[in-house]
Amino acid sequence: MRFPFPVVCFAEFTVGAPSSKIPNDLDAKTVYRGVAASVREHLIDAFNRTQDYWSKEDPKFIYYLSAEFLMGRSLLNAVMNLELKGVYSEALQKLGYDMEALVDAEQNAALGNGGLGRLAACFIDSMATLDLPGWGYGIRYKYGMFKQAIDDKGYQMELPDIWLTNGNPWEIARPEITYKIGFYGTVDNFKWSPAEQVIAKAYDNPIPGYKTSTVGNLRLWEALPLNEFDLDAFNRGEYDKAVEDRRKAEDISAVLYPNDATEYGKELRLKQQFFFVSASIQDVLARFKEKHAGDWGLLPQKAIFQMNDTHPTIAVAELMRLLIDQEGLDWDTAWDITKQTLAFTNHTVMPEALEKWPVAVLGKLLPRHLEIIDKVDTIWKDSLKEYVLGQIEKEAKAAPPKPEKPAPKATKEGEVEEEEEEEEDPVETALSKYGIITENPWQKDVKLINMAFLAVVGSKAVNGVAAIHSEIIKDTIFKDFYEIMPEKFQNKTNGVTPRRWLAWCNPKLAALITETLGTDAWINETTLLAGLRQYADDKAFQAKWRSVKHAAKEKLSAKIKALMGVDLPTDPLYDVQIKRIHEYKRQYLNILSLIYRYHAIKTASPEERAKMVPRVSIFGGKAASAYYAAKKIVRLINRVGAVVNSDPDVGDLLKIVFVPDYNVDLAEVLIPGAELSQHISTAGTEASGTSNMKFAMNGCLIIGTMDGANIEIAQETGKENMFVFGMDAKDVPVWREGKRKEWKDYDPRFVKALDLIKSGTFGEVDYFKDLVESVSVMNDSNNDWFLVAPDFTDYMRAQDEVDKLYADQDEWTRRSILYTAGSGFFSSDRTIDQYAKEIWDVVPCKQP
Ligand code: 9GP
Repeated sequence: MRFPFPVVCFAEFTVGAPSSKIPNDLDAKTVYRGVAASVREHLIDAFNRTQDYWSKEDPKFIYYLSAEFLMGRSLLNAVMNLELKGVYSEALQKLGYDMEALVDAEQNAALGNGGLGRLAACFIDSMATLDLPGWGYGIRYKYGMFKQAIDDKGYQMELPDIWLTNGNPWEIARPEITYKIGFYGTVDNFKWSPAEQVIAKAYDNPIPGYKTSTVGNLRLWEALPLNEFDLDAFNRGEYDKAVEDRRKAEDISAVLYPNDATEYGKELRLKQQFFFVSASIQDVLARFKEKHAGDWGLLPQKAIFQMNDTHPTIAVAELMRLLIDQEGLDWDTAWDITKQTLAFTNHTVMPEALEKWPVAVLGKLLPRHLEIIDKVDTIWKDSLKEYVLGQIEKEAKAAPPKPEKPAPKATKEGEVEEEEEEEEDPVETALSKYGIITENPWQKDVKLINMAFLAVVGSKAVNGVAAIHSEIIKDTIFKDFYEIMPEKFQNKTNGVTPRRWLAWCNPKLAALITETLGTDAWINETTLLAGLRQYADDKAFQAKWRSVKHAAKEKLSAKIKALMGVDLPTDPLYDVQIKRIHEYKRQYLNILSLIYRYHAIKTASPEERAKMVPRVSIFGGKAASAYYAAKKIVRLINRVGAVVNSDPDVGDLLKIVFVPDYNVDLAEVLIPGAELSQHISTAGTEASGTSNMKFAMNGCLIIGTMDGANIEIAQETGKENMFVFGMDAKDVPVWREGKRKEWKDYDPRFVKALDLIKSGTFGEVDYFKDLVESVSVMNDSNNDWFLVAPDFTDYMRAQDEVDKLYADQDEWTRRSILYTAGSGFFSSDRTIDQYAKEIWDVVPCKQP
C-alpha cells in the first residue's frame, strides 16, 4: 500500500519502509511542509475530479465575491475533512513527530479582518460539504491582516503579516488563467480606452468538504504588471521608472485594506475592489461562453454572484459593461441579466462600512463604469416618478393643506405644477432619497456614489445576517427601497462551520458528544446536538462535561503562558471577549467594570474577599491602525492588566490579559477554553456576530445585549440561560435623540472606575483623558454614542448574576450543556442551505 505521505521531502516513503530513509531530527516547519505537500496531493486529486465533474454536468454555480477570506490554518482542517488524520498521525508518530506540533508550524492565512472574512471562509467550507457547485473569489494579498504586537507601555503596534515567504502549499498557481484589468483612461462613444492595465493571475485553493468527495475552490487573484520591465527606461538610467509598472501593479494585491486616509489609499482600495471583481466576472463569463456561446439569456440559470458587503458591488457596473461593451448586448437585456445574476448581503449599519465613492474618484479610475452607474441611476429614478407622484398626492390628501406653502398638484401628464418659481420640484426632491448618486451632506459640490444602493437596485435579493439586523436595515438604511420592493429583502442568519469551530478545535468535547449521542453524525447534522438536552441534569454527565471543559482551560492557560509568559490559574471563571476593537463592541464597558472589580477587591474585608468569585478576564482583538479611540481602549486594557496582575493584594481573585495578535488559530484555543464570553455591543449595532455562535457551540455561557444573533441564540438556548442586559434596540435611538441630554444617573461604581483612570492609577492620565470624557459628559456633541454609561448598571447586575451562578457549578454546567445542545441552528450548513434554496437556486451536484 502506498502511504499518503510527503511527496516533497519524503518521496520514497512507504508504510513499512525503513525509517532510516526519513531523518527524524527535522524541525517542525520542515516536517509540516512535507506533510502539507503530501496532503495537497490528495486534495488536488479530489479537486480535479470535482471540478471536472462539475464542468461536465454544467450545473448552476454560486460565485461568492468577497474582499476577505479569513481562512486560518489548513493542515488540520484538510486532514480532518478528508478523514486522513488517523493515518497521518499514526505514521508521524512512528517517525517520532507529533501532528499537533506540526499544526502549530503553519502560518495563518489572515486574508481578512474579522467576522465578515471568517464567515466567507465558513461558507465555502459548507458549500463543499453540501456538494454545492460554488467557488469563492477574492484577492491573494501578499500581506494579510497586520500582526499586532503590544509594546511594554501597552500600545498596539502594527507589523506586516508576511505569510507567503515560505510558499503556500495549499494553493495551486494557475499561470495559464489570466485576465487584463484596465484603469483610468477615456471613454469615447461608450468605448473605454484604459490608460493603465494590469494582469490578474489566478491561484486556486482547494476547499475540502467533509464526508464527501467534493472539493470546492477559492480562486484568489494576484496583480501583475502587463509589462514586466521597461528596458529602455533602465538603459536611460531611470531605474525607478523601469520597474514602476511592476510596483504599481503589485500594490493592488499587496495589503488588505490599505489605509484610505490619503487620496492614493482611497483609489487603491477601489482599484482592489474592481481588480478582483473584474477578474472574477471575466473568468465566469469566459467559461460560460465556452459552453453557451451567445446564449446570454441563460447566464442567470448558470451563475449567481453573491456580493459580500459593499466591497464587491462594482460588480453591478462591471457585469453591465462586459455584457454591453464586450458582448454587444443592448442595455435592457444586459440589465435584466445583471439583476438576476447578482445578490447582495449587507453586514453592517455602521456608516463607515457602507461605502460611498466620490464621483470624481470613481470617474477617474473607471470612467466607463461611472457612465453606466449614472445611467442606472437615471433610469431607476425615472421608473419611480409615478410612484413618487402618487405618494406626494396621497400625503397631500391626508394632510390639511398649509395655506402659506400649498402641496404640489399633479397635472394630467403626471407632471408637477409648481406654485412658486423658486420652489424645488417636489418630485425631484422626493426622488433624491432613492439616488444612487447623491450629494455629500458635508461637502457641497462633492457627489458620492452609494454602493449599497447600487447593489440593492442591481440585485435579485438583498439580505441581512441576523433576524434583528434584517429588520433594522428595512427600517433604516434601506427603508425607502424596502417600501418599493419588499420582496427583494430577506434574512439569512449567519452560521459557522461546526467542523473547525467545534469538532476539530475541541476534540475532547467532540468525543464526549459523539460518545453520548452514539454517533458523530452531528458534525454535519448539528440539529442532532439537541439530543444533549436530556443529559443536562445528569450529574455524572455534568462531571464529564466539566472535566473536558477544564482540560480546554488548561490548554488555553498553557497557550497564554507560551505566548506571553503569564501564569494563569485554571480554577477561576474564564471570561473572554475576543473581537475587533470597536467602540460599538464596548470592550470599554468590560474594562470599566473590571476596574471597579479591582477596586472592590482592594477595599474588601477578608470575609468579603472569601465570597468573591475569582475571574480570569481575557481580551483579544485588533484596532484598525487609524482608529485612535480603539487604540486607546487597547492601551487601557493593557495598562489595567499590568497594574492588576502585579498587585499582590489581588492574588488569584482577578487576572486581566490582553492576548496580542488575536487570529483564527488563537480563537481555536480561546473559544473551547472560555466559560463566559462577552457579546455586549450597543443594541442595534452588531449586525450578527459569529463568535457568539462559536462560543455557544462550545458550551460557553454568554453575557450579552439583545443585539445581532444573540437574540436568536437566546431563543435557541433559552433566554433565561443567558446573562442579558442593556437597552433594547428600539430604545437606543430614543435615548440618543432625547433622553441623553438630561441624563445624569451615573452609577457610583462607574464614576469610581473613571476616577481611578483620572487619578492616574493606570498611568497616562492625559492620554486617557478624552476616553474618559467620551462617556462622562452628556451634551450635544454625541458623547457616549454607544451608551456605555447608561448600560453600566444593568451590566453590573448581569455580572453579579454571573458570579452567583459560577458558584453553583452544577447549574453552570447544566447551562453550558444547554448552550451546545441549542447551537445546532448556527451551523453555516444551515445558512448555506437557505441561501442555496431561497436566493441562489443552486442544487447539490455530487460525483456518483
Ligand atoms: O459587524 C458584522 C458582524 O456583526 C457580522 O457577524 C459579520 C458577518 O456577517 O459582518 C460584520 N461586518 C463587517 O465586518 C463589515 O460590514
